[in-house]
Amino acid sequence: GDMARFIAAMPKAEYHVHLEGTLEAEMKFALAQRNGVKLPYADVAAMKRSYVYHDLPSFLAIYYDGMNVLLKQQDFYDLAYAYLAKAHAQNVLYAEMFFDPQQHIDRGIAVEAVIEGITQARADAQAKLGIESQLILCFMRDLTADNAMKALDAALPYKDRLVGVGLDSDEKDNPPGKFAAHFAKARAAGLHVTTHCDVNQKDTLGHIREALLDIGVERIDHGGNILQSPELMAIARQRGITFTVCPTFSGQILVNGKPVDVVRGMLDNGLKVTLNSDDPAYMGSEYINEVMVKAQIRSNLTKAELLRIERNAFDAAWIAPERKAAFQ
Ligand code: ES4
Ligand code: ZN
Repeated sequence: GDMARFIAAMPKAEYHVHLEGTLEAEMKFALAQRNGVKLPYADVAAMKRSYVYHDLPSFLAIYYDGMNVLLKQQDFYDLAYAYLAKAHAQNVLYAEMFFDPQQHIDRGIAVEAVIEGITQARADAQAKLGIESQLILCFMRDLTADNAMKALDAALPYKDRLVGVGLDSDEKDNPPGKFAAHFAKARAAGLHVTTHCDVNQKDTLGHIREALLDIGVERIDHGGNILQSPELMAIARQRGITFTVCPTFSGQILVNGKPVDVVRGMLDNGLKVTLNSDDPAYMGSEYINEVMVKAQIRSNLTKAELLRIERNAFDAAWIAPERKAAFQ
């Protein structure tokens, strides 16, 4: 309809997309064949039928299992280029993309191969398609602090290819403060800082508080439970924190057992909300346009609100102000 056309035509920016979460079943099959990896599924349809999860840990198990076909630098190139081509086709002008180096290092892959493959894809996508992008290294919060520090130290020689660090994976009993030293080291190396605060987790508000007050993050990925705390919302407004909401996964919080719409709540409370696709290959292959069309309906967004959301997004870009002007 009219809204879908409006959304498709809008210039967009995306900040919450895990590259490994863009690994479509078709590419997973092709890479498995190329790399001689055996998959326990007869075909793409059977693989997609296995993508059934009911919470963050059961989602993550499927997501990490899928990465086993990613072995060579070329695989990471193909993965990143495919995402950037799709994003470009949906009028995304700029993307900052997460990746999980620890999961690859722990499988015996050199972090250099991961970063170089993605970096070359970024350069080619910019040259051939005109889409600009940057890369955010995520610490896996459910692994040890030592494991994350080893990954950071291995990646820091390539810090020119990174724009920031983030924090993802299983949130339970893994507060941002567990990685305070990592964030400090990354910041000292000139990198920006964000963290996931997934919705409806154990101690979600405590994690948001720690991210804001102890770590000093610039963004919060998801973060919808902040709507339960006027005090934390005031801090987020005062600091201009951007929230990268993924409506498919984190579009609703539960308050006293009742669902509350996160996008509507953030807009109405003056928080800088953006809309993002998260792990599209595992979330019905819905990329930014499909995500925004559904969010428009569910959160009853006006065209002015959609434009405000994309203004928030371009404002949040971790690029030099003079280059940012090209998007405005
Ligand atoms: C993730 Cl949605 C989400 N939350 C935490 N960790 C993740 N890794 C990939 N997607
Ligand atoms: Zn995420």
